[in-house]
Amino acid sequence: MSTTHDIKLEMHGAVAVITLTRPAKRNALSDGLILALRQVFETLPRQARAAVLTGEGEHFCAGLDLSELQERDAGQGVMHSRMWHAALDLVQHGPVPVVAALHGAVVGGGLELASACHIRVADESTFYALPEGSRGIFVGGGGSVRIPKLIGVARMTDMMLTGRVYNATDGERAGFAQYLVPSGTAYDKALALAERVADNAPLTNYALMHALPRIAEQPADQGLFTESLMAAIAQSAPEAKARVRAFLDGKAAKVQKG
Ligand code: 1HE
Repeated sequence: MSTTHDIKLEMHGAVAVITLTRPAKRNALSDGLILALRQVFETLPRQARAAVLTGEGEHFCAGLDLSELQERDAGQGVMHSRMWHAALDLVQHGPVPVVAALHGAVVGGGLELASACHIRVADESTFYALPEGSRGIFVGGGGSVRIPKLIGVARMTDMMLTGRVYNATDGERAGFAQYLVPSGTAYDKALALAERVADNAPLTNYALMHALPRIAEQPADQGLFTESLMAAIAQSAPEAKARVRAFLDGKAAKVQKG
């Protein structure tokens, strides 16, 4: 286990559990915490094959630490936003898939952080908002790129213009989370999913994190070509051959009806 600036890393087998540990400030993201988050993802133990990101206390994350929002000139503002981008890019395009366990407030920069993860599990206490609109600022942690991919430009525009808050049920329907679970169970579900993810062939996980989002942004013709390259690389790995062989020999699980 390691603990740095308001963040804790524990290994549960092959799953790295990363916890924001600033509950008194609702896990608000200070500059120090953003830098610590970046460092955690840069230095994940080699045995990590998947990660869970969670927050201590009643809320996942209250977003940017507003007490640090001093007067910055335009250049400093760009640098600050780019610091967030670097950290959250490492969450999205880092070494392992990340499952976010959400509860309570997932707001502002907290929603930007959640949207950089690969799977979001929300419990029934979760709510989503972008209070930037009413604070007179704009998203700066990648939210304008990642959040519309989850819920669409129109919903994000409405949230920022009107201060609309989505509850857990409506939020899951809108696309914020892939899983909605009873209150208090998001962490357990996220850990179970991360253990399942950790069992995949590493190259498959790599393709899903690094190839799929890029293919989805490419024109169809280029996307299809990139897909062919990725498919050929993945299936040529010895682990892929062994897994297919195991199925053909009746030694691997069948797909079960959902
Ligand atoms: C904070 C922050 C924060 C709480 N920065 N200190 N984010 C926001 O605009 C959301 C602001 N926070 C809230 O609306 C509420 O705090 C919550 C709904 C998240 C939680 O409410 P509650 O009643 O559980 O807690 P609280 O009493 O409001 O807050 C507890 C303490 O945390 C209190 O400090 P204390 O010293 O008086 O005990 C709060 O001041 C403190 N706290 N949230 C600083 N965000 C890359 S750009 C991203 C831009 C944004 O993220 S803008 C959106 C910022």
